[in-house]
Amino acid sequence: MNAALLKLYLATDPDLTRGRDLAALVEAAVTAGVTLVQLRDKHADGARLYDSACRLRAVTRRLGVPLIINDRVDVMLAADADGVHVGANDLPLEHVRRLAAGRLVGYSVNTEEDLRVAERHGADYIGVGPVFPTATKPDARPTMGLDGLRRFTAATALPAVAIGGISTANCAAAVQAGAEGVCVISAILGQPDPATAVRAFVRALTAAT
Ligand code: TZP
Ligand code: MG
Repeated sequence: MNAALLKLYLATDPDLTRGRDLAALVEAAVTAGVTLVQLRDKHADGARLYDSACRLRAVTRRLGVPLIINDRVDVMLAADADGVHVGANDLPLEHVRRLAAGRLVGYSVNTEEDLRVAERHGADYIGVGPVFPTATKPDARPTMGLDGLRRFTAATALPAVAIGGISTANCAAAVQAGAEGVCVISAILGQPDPATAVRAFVRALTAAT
């Protein structure tokens, strides 16, 4: 894949939109500099996820960035999204890889076994984390810190995006630890003005490279 797409990766969370329209937030965030969008809604049923995917896909297509669906390869196919992101608790990667032929597949990495699975079954990129503590994912696996991130990026040729507690203050350090970019939820969508937050990330990431 084109690893530059991972530079500023926005994942969504319905708890953080607080009545604001998700498609409008995503449009503002992409216009301000987000390079890839992941639809992530852990509580949605298939109908809601499909509807959100179609609405976001219209925005991301128009603005020329990929849309990735969290967990659900069926929703990715139905909505003709650009890819899917899965982890150890989802449909096994070998099946996801086959079903998502020709599209992007991301895999979450928290352990060495996760990394082996990602490499063996053809993930296009890995999401490494949580790097820092996060309140966004209550069931997040153990925090690995920048040292953990560096260990994984040094051990693989797969492009990596750092996730978990990423802020404008630590995103440069994540890139310096070998990540192609950062995946952010609350430090963008949890802010009163996501576009302003995105511009601050772009400045911090530009200074880092
Ligand atoms: N996976 C590992 S940490 C995390 C996910 C989905 C949550 C990241 O959210 P935030 O708000 O950017 O810390
Ligand atoms: Mg998952």
